[in-house]
Amino acid sequence: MASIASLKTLQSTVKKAVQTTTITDIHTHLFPTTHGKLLLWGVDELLTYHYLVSELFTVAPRSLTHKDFWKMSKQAQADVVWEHVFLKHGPVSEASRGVLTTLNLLGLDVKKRNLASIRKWFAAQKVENYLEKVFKIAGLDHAVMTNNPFMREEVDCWKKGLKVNNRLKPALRIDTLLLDWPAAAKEMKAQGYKVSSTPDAKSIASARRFLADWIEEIKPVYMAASLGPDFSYPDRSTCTKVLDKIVLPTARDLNVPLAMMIGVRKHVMPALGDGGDAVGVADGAAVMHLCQKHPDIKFLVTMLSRVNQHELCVLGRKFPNLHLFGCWWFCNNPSIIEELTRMRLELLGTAITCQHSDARVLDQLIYKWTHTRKIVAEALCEKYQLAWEAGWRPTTQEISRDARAIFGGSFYDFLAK
Ligand code: HDL
Ligand code: ZN
Repeated sequence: MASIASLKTLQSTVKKAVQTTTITDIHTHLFPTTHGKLLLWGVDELLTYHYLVSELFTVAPRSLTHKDFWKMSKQAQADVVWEHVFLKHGPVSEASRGVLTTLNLLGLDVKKRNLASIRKWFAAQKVENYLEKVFKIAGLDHAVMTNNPFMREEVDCWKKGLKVNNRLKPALRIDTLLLDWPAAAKEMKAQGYKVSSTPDAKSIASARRFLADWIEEIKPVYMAASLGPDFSYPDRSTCTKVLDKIVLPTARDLNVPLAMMIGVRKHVMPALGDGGDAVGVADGAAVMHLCQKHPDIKFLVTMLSRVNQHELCVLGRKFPNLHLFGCWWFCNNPSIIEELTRMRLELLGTAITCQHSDARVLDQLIYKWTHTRKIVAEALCEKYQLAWEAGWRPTTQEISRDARAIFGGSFYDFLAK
């Protein structure tokens, strides 16, 4: 195994390893190319990403109302974002810079600022080939989707047995089951399960069958839910009852981990649509209690508030059934990715999944991972430099191993535990 002769070589080896390691993206909102309009891609979808719509309304004139904006065509919406967020104000936010990074790495001439010619290029792409192109540029092997058995449009696609691109892995999204029993009951009934408006014994049995049938059908990598800052466990809520009686027994019996994304304050500004959510400081004790009470169930956790991150890292040190992932959503910015990655490396070594993209638009994989690789390379390089200064001499292979570990390797090790 090639040993490393100098600090300079060490630094370049670490940076190269991070730049070139294969990434597994463990949480996205991508869909199979056979699922039609559910899969978002192309420059107009990039420009109307809900992050950028929120940013539009921080700079647009008051004469532009949310109502008028949503009545516009997708292209007209994209034009308005382009005008206000990119032309009338510098594209210095992470989401706006991300569009530039993506277009640039696709080989499009960003400095010409010619939206018409960019649109023409996208119009010539065939989505199946384009998906492969994006995965190759981003350096991903697979991306995990968000598949919602309570969303009629998506259910119809799965019931048709449509082909799923082998780059994409399913995940079963169960927010509705945990947080809105009446709505969940309605959809489960529509799918033929005998469920009443409260989770009584019969409904619990039906709901467990519902989950088991969906797990059988789509073979999800994990079950997932995003939860509010007020999420607590255990308590006297329906959420705790659904966890204890339906979700956790299913996770245990079928060996399917539960991923929880905690801290989203939903619909604080409904006029922004998907962009209308905010963040709140959550209670890490809920994660602690779940891990304590259910040592035989695997929990994947990310939290939305920067405030919660240190406590979560410490919990990650305590429980072998807890795996931390990603710099989620409002944490997916260079300044926080840097801080969070350093903290995690210092407290958890490589037993983390340092990032997920949360991409809603296929093309975003390119910028979200290009930006992250650069920041994580610096953090990992610093940690290896400190080990070197203490006399340690890693091999090239060991550095590649550790780079892969934090970009998906540790995730698979955790699943295999
Ligand atoms: O609940 C989630 O999975 C979140 O990631 C939301 O989809 C959020 O709107 C988002 O896209 N964050 O990046
Ligand atoms: Zn998400």
